[in-house]
Amino acid sequence: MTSTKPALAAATNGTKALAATAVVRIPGCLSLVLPAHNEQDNIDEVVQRALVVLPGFVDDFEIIVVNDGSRDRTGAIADRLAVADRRVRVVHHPRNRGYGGALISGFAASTGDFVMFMDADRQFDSGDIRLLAPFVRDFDIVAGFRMERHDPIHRRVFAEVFNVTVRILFGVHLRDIDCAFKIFRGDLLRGMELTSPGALINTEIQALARRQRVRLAQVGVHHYPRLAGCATGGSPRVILRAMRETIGLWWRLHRPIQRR
Ligand SMILES: Nc1nc2c(ncn2[C@@H]2O[C@H](COP(=O)(O)OP(=O)(O)O)[C@@H](O)[C@H]2O)c(=O)[nH]1
Ligand SMILES: [Mg+2]
Repeated sequence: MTSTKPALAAATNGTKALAATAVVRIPGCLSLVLPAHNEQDNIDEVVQRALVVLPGFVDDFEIIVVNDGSRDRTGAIADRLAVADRRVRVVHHPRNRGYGGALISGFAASTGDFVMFMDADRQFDSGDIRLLAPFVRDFDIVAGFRMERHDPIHRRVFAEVFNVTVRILFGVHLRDIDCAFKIFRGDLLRGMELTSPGALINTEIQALARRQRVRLAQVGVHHYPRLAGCATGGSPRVILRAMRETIGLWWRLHRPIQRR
C-alpha cells in the first residue's frame, strides 16, 4: 500500500485546452471547503459564485464554510447563506484555530466522494474547476498551481524558498505547494491523520500522500489580487508558526518509531 513516491506527477497547463474541450463532469458528490477568517466582504460572493458554477460540473455538492473564529460578520453572513440554500453548511470555530485547523474541520465535516478546497478571499475563481475536472476520475489529487501569482513580491520569494525547503525535507515535489485550489479523493483525505494548525497543512497532506500510491496531477489556475479584507498568510506570526510546524512535521514523519 505504501510507496515513497507518487505514482505519477503530471504537469498540465489546462488553459490552452480550455476553449477547445467540452465540460467534463465530476462523478458522485463534491464537497467544497472554504476556510474563512474575517472575510465579510468576500464570503457572500464566493459562495454565490460557487452555487452558480458547481451545478455545471457535478450533480450533487455541498459547500462547507469554515468560519475560523472571525471577529467580523463572516459567521452571520455564512449562516444566512446556509438558511437560504440547504447545499451550504457552516462550521463555526468559536476561537481562531488557523488555516490548517480550518481545513481539518472542513475535511472532517465533508461527505463528498471528492473534496475540493479553495480560499474564501476571491483570489481564486471556482469557475477554474473546469480546468481540474478532466483529471478527477484518473487522479487521487488534482492540485492547482498559480500560473501568475498576484501577491506582493516578498510573498512570492518566501513561497519559492518554502517550495525548495519542503522538497528537500519531505521529498514533496509540487510546483506550488500552497496553492489553495485542489481536489482530492474524499476517502484519501478523510483517512489522513492531519495535525498542522497553520500553513503547513498542504505540506502535511502531500507528505502523507507520498507514502501511498497517490496519482497526482498539477493544473495551472488563475490567481487574482485580494480586493477586500486582509491577507495574513505572510505575517511574521504565520511564518514563524510555519517554521515551528515544519520542524514538528519532520520529526513526526522521521522519528525512528515510524520506521518499525
Ligand atoms: N491567514 C489565515 N487565513 C485563514 C485563517 N483561517 C482561515 N483562513 C482563510 O484562509 C484563506 C487564505 O488567507 P490569506 O490571509 O488570504 O492568505 P494568503 O492568500 O496566503 O495571503 C482565506 O480564505 C482566509 O479567510 C487563519 O487563521 N489565518
Ligand atoms: Mg489570500
